[in-house]
Amino acid sequence: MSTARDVLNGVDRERSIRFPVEKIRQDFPLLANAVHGKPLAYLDNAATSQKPLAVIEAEELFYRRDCSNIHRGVHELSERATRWYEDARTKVQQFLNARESREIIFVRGTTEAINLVASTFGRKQVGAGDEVLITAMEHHSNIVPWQILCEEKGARLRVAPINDRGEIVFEEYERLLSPRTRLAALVHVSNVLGTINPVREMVEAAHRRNVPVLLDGAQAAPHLKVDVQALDCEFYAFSGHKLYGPTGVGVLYGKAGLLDAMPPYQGGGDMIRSVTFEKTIYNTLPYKFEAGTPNIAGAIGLGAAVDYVNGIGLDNIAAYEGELLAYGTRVVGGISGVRIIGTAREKAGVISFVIEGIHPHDVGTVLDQEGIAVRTGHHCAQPLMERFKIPAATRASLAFYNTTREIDVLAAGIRKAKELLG
Ligand code: 7TS
Repeated sequence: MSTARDVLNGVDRERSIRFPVEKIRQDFPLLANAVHGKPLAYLDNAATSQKPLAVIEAEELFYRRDCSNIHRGVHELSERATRWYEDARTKVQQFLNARESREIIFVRGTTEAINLVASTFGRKQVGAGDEVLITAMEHHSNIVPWQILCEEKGARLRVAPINDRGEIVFEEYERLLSPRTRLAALVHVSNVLGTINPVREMVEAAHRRNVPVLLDGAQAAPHLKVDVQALDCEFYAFSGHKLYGPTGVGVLYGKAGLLDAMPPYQGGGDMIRSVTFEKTIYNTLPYKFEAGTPNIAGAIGLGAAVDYVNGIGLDNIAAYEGELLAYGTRVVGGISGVRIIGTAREKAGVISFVIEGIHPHDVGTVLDQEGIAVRTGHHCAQPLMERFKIPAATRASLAFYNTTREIDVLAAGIRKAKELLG
């Protein structure tokens, strides 16, 4: 009689024919490293992902061959750098299926994208007695900017609740969309629970009440196909470094009409058309929101990451990661004393868990000694920890270069932690 493991191994063999994970791993030099003398099992992809050679080499080539500032010099290098940077913008536009490339603003990451919207759109649109609606599963970077804004304006932050599986309670969300709601700022995929929110329906519900929507796509853009025109959201934010690109670069998408009407974020070079001491005329989109020398190499690296991900295909990525998640949920969830936090029906590759009687930090330390990289703690989502009445959790977060073998290593590490600490 075949065991569940045999069956799953069979699935794994079939899959490795369909999805060339071993070949893909060769594109990521870091994955071949040992940690504490053990082969690295990198399962902290929600924090940041590893970078393929295509990204590393694009950045290196920029610095070796074309390093120059953009949008200013008439010289060859500056023109090349500008072209490369603007090509990256077009790649991101196509990646998100935005209507126009001027709707793509390069920022530092998701955090800066949300802060940009809070301090421009938010400052202009939110007044005393108004409301901003978020959900109970937000990352701190989609909570705190709105708290700062609400405090400044005398507005109120409302929070849509979730159920015990970690799914939004849709009727409650709809009920909280009030005539005072000026913006709904919603996470697309939760970094702790893995929940994929029904954002299309959530945007529709908000629009029925004339409420614009910002989607935090930090954990969505790397794992599932995002189409901002189909979603019809007003704003979409993501980080390059979670999409196999460099750190320090990310994207804010905004509908052109809205971005045009918004006041600038920061003042400085490049965001102006003309300056006198009496008056400054701002530049057009997207430059109005890109003051100062941007992260040129980072944007170029992000463009290379987008090409790389497109080369594999987000549908293939989502399908493979879905199989890994199913396997991981069975293997990890099957260990006695382990409780998985986040059991939504629509879920991305995140497995957060607690082990009865053992603190997650101690689990993380044991796993680290086995070469397993996971995150432990509150995952920048303290209110969510409170919702589940836990101080912290251990989180394994998956990428398309992970394997069922690594999940087996994780499961063995968890058993060892239980032996040592339980
Ligand atoms: N929103 C979500 C849903 C996130 O998961 C993160 C980062 C952010 C926003 C902020 O992104 P940043 O690139 O601006 O920092 N999440 C995590 C995490 O889960 N572990 O480390 C960072």
